[in-house]
Amino acid sequence: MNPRSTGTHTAGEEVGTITPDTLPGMKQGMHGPLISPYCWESFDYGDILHVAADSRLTGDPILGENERLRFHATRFDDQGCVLDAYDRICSEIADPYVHFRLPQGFLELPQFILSIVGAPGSGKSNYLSALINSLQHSLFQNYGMVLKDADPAGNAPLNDMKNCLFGGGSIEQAALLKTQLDGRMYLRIRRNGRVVSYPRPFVYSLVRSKTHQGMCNLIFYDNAGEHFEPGIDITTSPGSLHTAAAAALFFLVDPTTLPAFRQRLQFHPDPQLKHPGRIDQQDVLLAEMEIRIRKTLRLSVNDEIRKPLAIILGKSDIWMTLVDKSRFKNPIRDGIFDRDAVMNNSNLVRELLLSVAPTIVANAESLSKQVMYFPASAFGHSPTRLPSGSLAPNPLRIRPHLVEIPVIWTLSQQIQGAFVEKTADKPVTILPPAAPIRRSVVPLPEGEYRRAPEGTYPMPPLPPFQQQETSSILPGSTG
Ligand SMILES: Nc1nc2c(ncn2[C@@H]2O[C@H](COP(=O)(O)OP(=O)(O)OP(=O)(O)O)[C@@H](O)[C@H]2O)c(=O)[nH]1
Ligand SMILES: [Mg+2]
Repeated sequence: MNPRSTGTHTAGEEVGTITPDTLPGMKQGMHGPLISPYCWESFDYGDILHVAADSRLTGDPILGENERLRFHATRFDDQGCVLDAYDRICSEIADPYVHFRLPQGFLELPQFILSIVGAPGSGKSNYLSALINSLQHSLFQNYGMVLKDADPAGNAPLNDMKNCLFGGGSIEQAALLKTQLDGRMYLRIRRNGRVVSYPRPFVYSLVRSKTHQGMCNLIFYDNAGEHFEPGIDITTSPGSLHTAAAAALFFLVDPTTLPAFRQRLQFHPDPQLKHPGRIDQQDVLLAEMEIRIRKTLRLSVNDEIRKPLAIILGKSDIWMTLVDKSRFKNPIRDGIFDRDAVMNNSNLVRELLLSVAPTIVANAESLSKQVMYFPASAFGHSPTRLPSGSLAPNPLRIRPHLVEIPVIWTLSQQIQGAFVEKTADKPVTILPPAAPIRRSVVPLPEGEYRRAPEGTYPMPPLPPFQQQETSSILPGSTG
C-alpha cells in the first residue's frame, strides 16, 4: 500500500469540508493497528487525515483558525499522492483524534512507546535527557545505528534539556526545572469536547547508517511525577496512560527517598539525602501503574500484562558506594550486547533492592513476568546546591552511567537480530540482521564511564557480596 494513500473513503465525499457532526476526532469506535502517539487510542489506516497544502484551506475545526485543514483523502494523482481541494499534493498526515501532525516514519516503521515512570524528583527528566544523548552515541559507535529526530520541532523541549546538560554551559544552566503538570512538556489537546493536558511525545527514528534502513520509531514522554501518583483523576488527567500502550515500562527508582538507603547513606554528601522527611511511596506507584494498565486494557487481575518492565535503580553515583562495584559489568563491549552481563547486573540490583525496599521488588514482579533490574546514573556524580536553592550537576563532569542499557535490552527483545549478542552457552550469537550491516567497532570515548568522585566517609557495611570474576566497567575498575 502506498503510505500516502490512506485507505478507502466514501466516493463523492466532499473534500476539505468538515462539519462539527463529522469531526473525525468525535467519530466513535475507531480501531485498528495504529496507535495515536498523542492520546494512545487506536485507529486504522483509513482513519488517517491529511494536512491541506494550499494556504486557502486554513482553519481546522479542532486546531483552530491558524492551522491548515485536516481532511480525509478522497482524491489522488496518478502516482497515488493525496490532493487537497485545490489539487495541491499533501504529504503530511495527521492524527484522526487530535489532528496533530504524525511524525516521520509513522506509517512505515513500527512505533515503540517506552514509558518512563517514577515519583516526583526521582530523576526522570535528567535521565531522559542523558538517555537520548547516550543512545545517540552508543548506538552509532557500537552498532552503526543512528537515532534521529523524527519531529525536530516537537522534540525541541527535550533537545533543549539535553543541551542544558551536555552543551558545556555553566552549572546554573545545567539545573533542569521540575516538570510542571501543564508546562512545556505537555500539549493542550481537545478531546471529546474538553481540553485536556497530555504529555508531549518525543519521537526518534532508529536507522541503520550503512543501509539507511529504518528500524523503528521510539516514543518517549517526560511526565511530571505527580501524574503517576494515586488519587489523580485519570479522566481529567490522563497523562500517565501511555503506560497501557507502551512496548516497555521503565520504572525509575529514587534511592534518595527510600528510608533504608537514607539510613545507610547518612554520611554521603549528596544534598538530596539531607532533604527532610520525604515520604516514600514508590511501591505504591508501581501498584497504581498496574491498576491503571489493567483498567485501560480491560485486563482482569488474573490476566498477564505482557510488557517488559525495567526497574532502574537511578542515581547510582550515590548508592554504588554501598556495593562492590567490580561485580557489575558493562553489557556492551566491543560492539557486542552481552545478555549475561545484563542478567548479572540485574541480580545484583535486585539483591540490593530486596534488602532495602522489598515491596518494590514484590510489586514489580507481580506486574510483569519480564522484569529486569538496571543500575544507572544520569550524572555520574552528585549535583550541588546553587544559591537559588535548586540542584545542578557540573556540566564538565557529567558522565552518564549505563543509562542506555534498558533501551538496548528492550530493543534486543522487540527487534529480532537488532544487535550482535553474546550469551553464556554460545559465546557470540549473531542473529540474522534485518539488513546486512558492517559493524565498525569503535571503542567508547575515553572516560565514558569515568569514575565518579568518591567521598571518604564511614559507611555502615552491607552484607558482603560474593566475589566473582568480572570484567567490570564501573567506576574504579580496570576490567
Ligand atoms: N546524584 C544524582 N542526582 C540526580 C541524578 N539525576 C537527577 N538527580 C537529581 O534528582 C533531582 C530530580 O531530578 P529530575 O530529573 O528533575 O526529576 P523528575 O523525576 O523529572 O521530577 P518531576 O519532574 O518532579 O517528576 C534533581 O535535583 C537532580 O539534580 C543522578 O544521576 N545522580
Ligand atoms: Mg521532570
